[in-house]
This record gives sequence, structure tokens and C-alpha cells, in this order.
Amino acid sequence: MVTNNEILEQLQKYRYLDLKYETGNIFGSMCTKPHPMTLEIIKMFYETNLGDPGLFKGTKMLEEESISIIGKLLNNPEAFGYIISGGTEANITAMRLFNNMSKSNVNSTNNTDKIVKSSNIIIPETAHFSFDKSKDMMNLNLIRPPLTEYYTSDVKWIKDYVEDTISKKGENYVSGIVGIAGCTELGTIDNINELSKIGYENGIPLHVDAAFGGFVIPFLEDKYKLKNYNYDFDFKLEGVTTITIDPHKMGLSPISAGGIIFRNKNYKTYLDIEAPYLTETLQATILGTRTGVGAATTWGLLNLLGKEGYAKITNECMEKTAYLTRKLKENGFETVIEPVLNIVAIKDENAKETCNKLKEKGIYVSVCRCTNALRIVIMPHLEFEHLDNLINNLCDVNKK
Ligand code: 0PR
Repeated sequence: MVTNNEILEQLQKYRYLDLKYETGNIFGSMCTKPHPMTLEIIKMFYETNLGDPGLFKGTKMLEEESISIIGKLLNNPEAFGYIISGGTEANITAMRLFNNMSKSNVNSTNNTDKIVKSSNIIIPETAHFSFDKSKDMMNLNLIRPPLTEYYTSDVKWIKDYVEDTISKKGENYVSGIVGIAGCTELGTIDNINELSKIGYENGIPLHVDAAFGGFVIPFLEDKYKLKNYNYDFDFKLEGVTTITIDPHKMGLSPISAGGIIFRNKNYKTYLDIEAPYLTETLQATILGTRTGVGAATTWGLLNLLGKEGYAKITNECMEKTAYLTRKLKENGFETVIEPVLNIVAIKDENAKETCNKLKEKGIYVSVCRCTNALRIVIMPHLEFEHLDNLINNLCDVNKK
């Protein structure tokens, strides 16, 4: 008979093969070492299942309270939503909502002979690949506006496109718009203020993917704000319907903890599926059985750290971002844009090759898809000395 200890020893050997955030060589991740307090919370909630909330009433309350706190952070006391598996599930949920809203609009108008084959969604070129998964699953038609020189969606193009399709009263009316507040590769923020106006004036729902930026932008000190970006992204803008905001990125929760927030509870009806044998008979989330650990850790950290704690973490990362940017320039490197959030993209014609050479030295960076560049995400596990080490290695690799 194998003992518990033997199993744990074997597991330890596998775990040893993983990289560790604290060694400071993970430069391309949007996740980080979770807050140590969450270890206790994981133990307390490890068996909870929010898929059957009637059995786990306390955990369900934690989810609701977490959504309420995040909602207030996003200027919406009416917020409704879920702490789910991550940004991918949140974005797919938002696309499912828009797709269902669009189908139900067509069915409720006099267009009864018109069957929606695929919903048209306007989506930034910089959007995360989770939207491509949504496209696959729901047969969406993704419309990609051009990018501005600041790597944001061209709002003038979007306005013209929307007005044009409305005036033509054709089949290709727009079912939803997506804006990104902190894009994956460069950290840029779309002009959500303008997108909100376009959505609101034309009755088109707007989803904001703030999976990364949601726990950064509200806490940014003014000195880090650039003049070419509008930092407004939340429910204060009346056209915003849904927001993705992930506790397991800059929120310091352990994986899996993502957030999908709706402007109000009315949107739930578009997502509800009958689940007759559960304690709650209508289920709106994509996953059925789902852990309550994310809701509990999120609640714990929101209350422990508060706005002040998150502001401290954010601005320390921004200070390190500014430091890295300055050091890069001093060493002859160029960034693609001035960093908007704690993401630095370094111009490199042979980004993939550099990335591989760095990997041989035990340094893990990632590469951009939208331009030839290395991508560094300055997460809380990175210290100044790690950034110095990165620069030394970059200089080394570039010498050859
Ligand atoms: N939306 C945005 C803006 C994102 O950046 C990401 C993930 C998602 C949605 C999807 O979130 P989940 O991965 O939680 O489903 N961005 C990172 C990326 O794909 C995720 C990541 C995290 C990648 C850690 C690597 C890593 O080590 O680049």
C-alpha cells in the first residue's frame, strides 16, 4: 500500500519541474504568486460547488458580495454577475449574451421570416483569442476595425460602420461591440467613452474586456496616465453592458478566479437554462459544477487589501514599468509604445528568436502578434533586480 507521504513526495518531484514566480524569471505571464492568505481560504472552501448554490448558501453570499464590491469599484451599485473560471469564460459568456439578445430581438420584431445565421460583433484587432473561441462556438461574424497609431480600435470607423449598416436596414446590423481596457499584448485601452456613445445611441450592447486592466486602471496614479488614451472604461459610461475583470490576474487571487459583471440582473434571462434538479432551477453560467474557491479568495482579498492595498500594488508595478522602460532606452532598446499599463513591448525584428535564446538562459518572455516585439508583463512577483537581470540578458543575447 502506498502511503500519503509517498504520494506527496512523488507529486513534489513533478512540482519541482515547474517554474516559480518568486525566482523572477517569468516575464510573460498575467498571473502571479497569489496572496499568501488565500492558502487558508482554499483549504476552507475546497469542496464548495457554486453550480448548486442552494447547498452552499454561504459561498453563494460571498460570490454576490464580491460582485457587489467589484460593481461599486466599477461605478455600478446595481451590478450583477459571477466569479467564474477566468477571462475566457467571461468573454464567452458576454458573447453568448449578445448572441442571444440579438436572436431574441429578431424574433420579437415583425421580422419573423428572418433567421439570424450569425451575429455581427465589432471586435478590436488587439482582442484576446478567447473571442475567436466564441466565434467558433456560436458561429459569430467578427468585424475588425483598423487600429489607430496608438493601437486602439478606430472609433470613427466604427461609428461610420454602425450608422451605415443601420441606414441600409440590411441583414448585417451589428449585434454587439467589444472594447478592450488593457489589451493582452500591449496594455492599450480602447476609447470606451466613444464606443459607449455609439452603442448607447444605436441600441447596441457594449462589452468591455478589462480582464487585466480592471484591477489596474481604477488605481492608477495620475502621473502614470498618458494624454493619448481615455481611461474611462466602466459602468459610469451608460453604454457599457458587461465587463470582464479577473481577480486571478492583477487581483492576486489564485487561479481560477475570473469575473463577469452585468449592468443589472435583467440580462440573466437571456442566459438562463433550465436545470430542474438543482437547488436553483435556472443556470446562467457556462460551467455547471464550479468551485466556490474563486469567490471566497476574491472576497477575502477585496476586504483585506481594499482600494488602498490594490493601489499600492498597481503603482509599484507601474514604477517598475517606468524603471524598465528607462533602462531599456539607456541600453539602446526601443519600445513599441510608451507603456499604458504595466506591460512593456520591446521592438525586435527577430522576437521569436530572441525569446528562444532568453529561454535557454532561463528567462521566459513572450512575443507580440500585432507587431514584431517582445512582451514583458510587470507583475507583482517581479523585483527591480529581476528587471536588471532581464536587461543584462537581453544585452547579452543581442551582442551575438
Ligand atoms: N482578456 C484579456 C485582455 C486577457 O489578457 C486574457 C488572458 C483573457 C481575456 C483570458 O483570460 P484567461 O486566460 O483567464 O481565460 N491573457 C493572458 C494571455 O493569454 C493570460 C496568461 C496568463 C497567459 C498567464 C500566460 C500566462 O503565463 O496572454
